[in-house]
Amino acid sequence: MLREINFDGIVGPTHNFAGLSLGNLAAAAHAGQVSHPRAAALQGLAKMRANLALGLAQGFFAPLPRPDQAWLEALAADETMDTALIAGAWSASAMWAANAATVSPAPDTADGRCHLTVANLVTMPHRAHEWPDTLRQLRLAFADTSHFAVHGPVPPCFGDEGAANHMRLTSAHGELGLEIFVYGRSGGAFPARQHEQASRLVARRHRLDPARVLFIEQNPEAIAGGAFHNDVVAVANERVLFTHEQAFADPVGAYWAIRETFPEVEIVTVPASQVSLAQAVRSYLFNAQLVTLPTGEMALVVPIEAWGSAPVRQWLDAMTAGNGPIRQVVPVDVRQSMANGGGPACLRLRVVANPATVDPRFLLDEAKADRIEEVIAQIWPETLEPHQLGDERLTRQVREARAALLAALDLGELA
Ligand code: SUG
Repeated sequence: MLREINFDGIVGPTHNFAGLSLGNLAAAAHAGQVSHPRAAALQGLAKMRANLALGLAQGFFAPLPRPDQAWLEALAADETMDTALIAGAWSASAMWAANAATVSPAPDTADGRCHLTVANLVTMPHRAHEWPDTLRQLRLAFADTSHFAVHGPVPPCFGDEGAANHMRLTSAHGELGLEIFVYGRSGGAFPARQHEQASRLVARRHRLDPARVLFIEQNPEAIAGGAFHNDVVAVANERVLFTHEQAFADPVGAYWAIRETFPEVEIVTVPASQVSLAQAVRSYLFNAQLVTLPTGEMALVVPIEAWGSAPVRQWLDAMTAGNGPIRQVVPVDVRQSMANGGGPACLRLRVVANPATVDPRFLLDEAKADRIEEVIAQIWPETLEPHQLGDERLTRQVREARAALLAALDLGELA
């Protein structure tokens, strides 16, 4: 049976605040601060456990090897090198698995396989070297080529940030869907990371029916306001699109096109008069996991920052008191990730598949969560300051930490 499985990136032992992402307001605001890798990873794991407890299917990806030796060599690294480049080699940014790949589930593709294209993430140097190791991991997790097709990145002249700019509407996860690709146009103060031609290429490569695909431009004001990915201002699940009214460049045209192709859609818009764009970006209300519970009801898994924001809370309370399609709100604490601009939705990649066709080593249950927690609690650094990046003892410690996790998960071949 096809189900939605959320694969979360386990937060790596090098999680730090280096302020590397221009246009990501939270990351810029925390630049230079002390980070807490152990707490960050435990928060992420607690979110995964909470989703398991809701009856959802949960998977994970292991942290990538950091510091990335191959990347440092490619940069001809020496002591004169810019510290931002060193921080880039140490970045734990692969935790934001929504940026790992774009996923088109089997019902949407011409060959009936689930297609994944690893994201090249070329706009940000600290993320541009994620894809080779991410690809290795995707090829392992989704090795069954009768059910999956895992593709390399689109050419680097087109920026691609994966599922963070991709939404899917469908009557049920296992049914044919409408895939919506949201791209940005460059020219504003902050980079538009998802290029239109990258989105179009991914849709062609995944062999989607052109009649079931839409390409929608992100509102330049949203990018300028800190919505560096569309998933900061909109999220979809099955027949529901939950969006800020300023998410798209031409909202009326976008809603019309969506309704034309998928008339069952329920569009829940949040007006700027109730939650401003700035409040939406600050609280990450839309960087939520909109999920269908086993009861058939939909729940919104929001960061506690959203729950704690007065205007957002007011809106959420009114929504659940009313008759809308989203019946429950579940706040989660992923503060360490949030401080780098990554909410609950950034931390997961959605894959619709039969869990039996996925390498079981990437699927989570309580016993495995206990094993992961033990390794993190013992070996992940408690704190990390940006000036420590590059330190030899720390390098050994974080390498050993990752190796211990891979051993506990029987994933030695990713070493
Ligand atoms: O790419 N932050 C990530 C956050 C990604 C969030 N993902 C989604 N919205 N899907 C980014 O900007 C901060 C790293 C630093 O500054 O050290 C960072 O990379």
